[in-house]
Amino acid sequence: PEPDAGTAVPQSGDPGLILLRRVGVVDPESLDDYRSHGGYAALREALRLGPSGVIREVSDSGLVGRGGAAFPTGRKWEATARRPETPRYIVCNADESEPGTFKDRVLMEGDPFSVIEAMTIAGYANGAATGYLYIRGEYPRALSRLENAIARARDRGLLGTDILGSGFDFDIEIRRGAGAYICGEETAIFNSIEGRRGEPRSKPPFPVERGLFGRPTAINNVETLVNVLPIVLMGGPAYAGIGTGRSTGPKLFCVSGSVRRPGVYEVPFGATLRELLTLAGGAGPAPLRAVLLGGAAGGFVRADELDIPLTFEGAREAGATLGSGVVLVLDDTVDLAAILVRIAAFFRDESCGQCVPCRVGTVRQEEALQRLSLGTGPRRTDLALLREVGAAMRDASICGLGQTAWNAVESAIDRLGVFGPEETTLKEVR
Ligand code: L3W
Ligand code: SF4
Repeated sequence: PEPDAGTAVPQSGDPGLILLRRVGVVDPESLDDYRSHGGYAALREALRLGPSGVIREVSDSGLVGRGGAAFPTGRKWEATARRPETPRYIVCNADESEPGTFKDRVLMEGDPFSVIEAMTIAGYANGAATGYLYIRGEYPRALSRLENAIARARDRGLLGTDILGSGFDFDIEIRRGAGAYICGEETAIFNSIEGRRGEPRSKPPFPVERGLFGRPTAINNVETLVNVLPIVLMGGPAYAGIGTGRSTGPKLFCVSGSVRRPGVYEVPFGATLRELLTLAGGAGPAPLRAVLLGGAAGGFVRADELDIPLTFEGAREAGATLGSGVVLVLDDTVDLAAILVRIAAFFRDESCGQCVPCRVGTVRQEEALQRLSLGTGPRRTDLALLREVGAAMRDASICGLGQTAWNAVESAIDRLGVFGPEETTLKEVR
């Protein structure tokens, strides 16, 4: 049998944890156990604060989205809640498909009631009566734990009509993805739930205005929503005191690759990459070459840059992103060129094909990388071609997939010098 969620959390049981504090500790199938570990205290507090009070705490907390783009959650909720159109919807993006990302799985498998409680609070704050949880099809255990949590919550009046006698009605439906990475893009999720082809829509209009079924929708990542529980309980300003100025709160990182204790780790924003790797038992056994930070859409951090703070600003300064929390450790035995080819193949495979820069660019990128890695093509021309194609994808693609498909490749060329120096532009070669 698959190992349980707690085993993926080497810190399990540490009393200092905020997001992971129940994972590996609580019985994920038992509502009573969840309650005995503080569960549903946040919903009670939210009902006391009222919808605008909850949104005020979330805004004051400085919480930003944990799915990769770091948009302020309070602004998203304010914008959704003030729309005149009804019904409004909540969508929990649980399509976690970014390679190297497995933090939402750990939350859903290890503490499923927290996801349901947080969605209920989001529904209350945004004036929504229905929430959809869109989960990737490859997470059967998380699915069954969430289905159980929803059923138990309904049995006890924590979902359905007149929740806790407050007059607030809210229920949750689950939808499963079918293996397409692009169905993690928020508007592709809406299309998928609506029974259409899972392709991104052009934005604006943003979901807060026109989202699921054309209605105002607050869509948030699993980890983002789970942060709302401590925010409501401790208050936004206290939460904002964790982390650093513009990166507030705790953050989950998915540490994998050449480390001694891979798994999901929780640290406050501002901890350094070196500290995180130390928590994970240190890099090894072979010497560290680089860390891919932020995943396939992120960038490489060199072995001499491990003291960067894990904040959105710190990652940007190091030429990477925090993305959805991927920390993929590469030692000096790995074939970096082969890894880039694999990343390019992933984007080519997962491009929905709707817009030309991404549909064609991801193919051209993979071809050039294959030639470069095998040493079969004109090196300088291919490097220049990669840059041109990458710029076109970044500037002209409809959604994040195409816009970021060249990030890791660019970073490996510029920061790791993976294919050696380039001295020319495509125009000069022609
Ligand atoms: C109202 C505005 N809302 C933006 C909302 C928007 C969305 C959020 C972020 O994600 C990231 C990329 C990768 N009024 C608004 C507004 N919003 N302006 O804010 O929006 P956006 O467009 O910046 O990003 P996005 O397209 O939602 C792209 C990351 O995703 N990524 C990784 C994905 C994988 C996972 C996973 O497996 N868990 O997340 C891949 O590209 O870092 O930055 O809600 O509606 N004016
Ligand atoms: Fe589809 Fe790529 Fe265009 Fe996104 S950028 S809509 S994945 S073709």
